[in-house]
Amino acid sequence: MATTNKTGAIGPVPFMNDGSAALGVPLAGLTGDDPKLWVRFYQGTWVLATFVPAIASIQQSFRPRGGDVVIASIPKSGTTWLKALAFATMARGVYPPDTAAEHPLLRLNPHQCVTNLERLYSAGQESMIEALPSPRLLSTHMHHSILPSSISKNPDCKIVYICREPKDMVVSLWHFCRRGKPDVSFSDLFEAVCQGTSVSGPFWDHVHGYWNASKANPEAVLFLRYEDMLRDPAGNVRKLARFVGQPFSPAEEEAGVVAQIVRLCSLDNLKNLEVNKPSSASQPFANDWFFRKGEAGDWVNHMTPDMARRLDAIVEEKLSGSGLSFA
Ligand code: PAP
Repeated sequence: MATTNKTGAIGPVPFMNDGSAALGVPLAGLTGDDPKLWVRFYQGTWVLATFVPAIASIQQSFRPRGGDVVIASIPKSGTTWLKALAFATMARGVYPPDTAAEHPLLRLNPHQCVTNLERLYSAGQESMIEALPSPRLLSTHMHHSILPSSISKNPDCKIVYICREPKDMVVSLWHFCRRGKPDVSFSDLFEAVCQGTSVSGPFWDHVHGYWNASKANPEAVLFLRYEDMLRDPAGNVRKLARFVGQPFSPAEEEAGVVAQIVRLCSLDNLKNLEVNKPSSASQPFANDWFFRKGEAGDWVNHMTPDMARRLDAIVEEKLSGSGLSFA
């Protein structure tokens, strides 16, 4: 197995990717023998080892266009939902949310409507992004600290970030991982999250980075919370629409467009579509894996009180003084 140095960095790695252990390290009990799912420490963040060249390439060569919107999140924080809502909101001129049968979200998974930059670059398909007409809607799981400055310092490229209560995020991640590896241990995954070494970790730095960016520049970074969206989906869709420069007109309000978008993107609606049913396998994850309960507070069914206290304490310590809390 690859060794880590004092800073936790791994490397150098062989130029040829022969699938050997030197490419990264497995997440304890989580990703097993498959090097495709191993993680590497890259510029202070833990990322999928196979994404490192893609991230380096994004940093060097991604050129945003004015009007681009990038959805950013740590996995299992509400990415799928936000992708659906943002797509339905921004594309409503072309695809009105009431023309039910024709809407792309009824035949495609939200991840097929809004691509992930790291995944696309790692597949060598970055030219597909260039081919997209503006305004483009893209996504990333990268930390704010490793975004290219062409995104992070560009007021014409907006970022919509979503975060989720960390205990629920861990539980959701565990359920997701179990779909691929049924024997994955909850305590191993929990430990990795607490150590900051799970995918896109440390999670506190991820959330903190976007929180600070949003406070410094609220016109460029919108900070959303999954729990707020559950409480008030319509209010958050309006906020999102204003942020991307497409507020709902009085006529749209009158026609109930906001409610149509909320309904179209609801968990019940998306989960029961043919495209998102368990049989519709797609790589590397099947579409149905992205839909489960969609509730706040499910952690109580999986975590011991000691685990909950430990994670709460980590969050409190790491975010102390930031003005952000999950209490
Ligand atoms: P990703 O980062 O890999 O895309 P992401 O979408 O962030 O995953 O997380 C999946 C969670 O969002 C699941 O939560 P759960 O495990 O606690 O149930 C999933 O159910 C929830 N989710 C997916 N789509 C929706 C939706 N339309 N409305 C509400 N929650 C949703």
